[in-house]
Amino acid sequence: MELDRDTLLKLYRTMTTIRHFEERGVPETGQRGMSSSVHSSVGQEAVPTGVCAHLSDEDYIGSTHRGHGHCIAKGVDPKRMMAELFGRTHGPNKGKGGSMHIADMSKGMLGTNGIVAGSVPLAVGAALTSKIRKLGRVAVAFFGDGGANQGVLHECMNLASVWKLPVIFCCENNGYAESTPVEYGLSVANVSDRAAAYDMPGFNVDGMDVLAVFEAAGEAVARARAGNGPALLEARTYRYYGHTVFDNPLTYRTKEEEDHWRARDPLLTFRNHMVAQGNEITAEELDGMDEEARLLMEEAVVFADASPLPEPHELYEDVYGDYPVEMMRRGANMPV
Ligand SMILES: Cc1ncc(C[n+]2csc(CCOP(=O)(O)OP(=O)(O)O)c2C)c(N)n1
Ligand SMILES: [Mg+2]
Repeated sequence: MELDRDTLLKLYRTMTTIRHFEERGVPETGQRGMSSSVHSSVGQEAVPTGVCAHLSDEDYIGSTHRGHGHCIAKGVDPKRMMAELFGRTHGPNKGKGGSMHIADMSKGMLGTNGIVAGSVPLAVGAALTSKIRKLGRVAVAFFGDGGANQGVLHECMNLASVWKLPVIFCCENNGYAESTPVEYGLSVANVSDRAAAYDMPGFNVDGMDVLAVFEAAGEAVARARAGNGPALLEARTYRYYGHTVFDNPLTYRTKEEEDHWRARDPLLTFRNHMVAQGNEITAEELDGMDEEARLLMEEAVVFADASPLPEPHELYEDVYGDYPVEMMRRGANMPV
């Protein structure tokens, strides 16, 4: 697939921004006494990057507990995200959400989510809205290989297929659900094999290769946008660190396995490919992007630390939106 220079550079910029956010921000939360779990997506950057490159601010995504990369790829401001991780008021959710509740409706980001596969029905609901109101918007539901076995996902895939909704079910298969290997808990060889049960196309791609993800996601998004219904996209990837910062992955996987995947690092692979291909993209140019991302995260930490903590009385604000309350008063009369 031939991609123009701007698109290629944008893909790399997104991946390096995610990498630097995770490497700088995740350990910082421990330094600041944040008690909630924080999950790093280092190693998985190619998946949100390749998928979200096809989406605009009007399109929607639903994310997971490992969702910083989804937010960045969807355009959420990393500085404000850092503030959210630190529980500060300049975060998108005023510091009351933290890592697992980052939502930014101005970017179509429906939220990171502490409930495994919890944001799948949100994305499907958004796709239903788009179809009913003829908005032409697409929704992507991200979930893990553990999430692939949640009942709600299967209900959602069934209805999305029946209603031909513009939604992509994107499984980030990183080989483990906490310490459980995917081979132990999955009834089929690939998550994407399950697409057949719901009469939708299943794509299975190398999730360490951003170009492969970009190509498959492009096809899935295009057919959803054209009104041809949902698709299931599985990207095989790997998380370099433990499930959370408290987890030692070497209690359930080997160093050799980790080294195998790290040798296929998505940023490194893309960089080598680009420079070798002679796309007029130089190693120095990519180094410059890495440095910009590094500096941005330094700024983000300063910005977040300067942001105040929420006041106790703010606890009861932003609990309910006006819209659902009004809907409930009117008896929730939504046309289908
Ligand atoms: C409904 C529900 N069940 C269990 C948990 C506990 N839990 C948190 S993350 C996780 C594993 C998820 O694995 P996967 O979907 O593969 O995502 P990954 O962590 O690998 O990104 C589990 C079981 C939860 N948060 N929600
Ligand atoms: Mg997993």
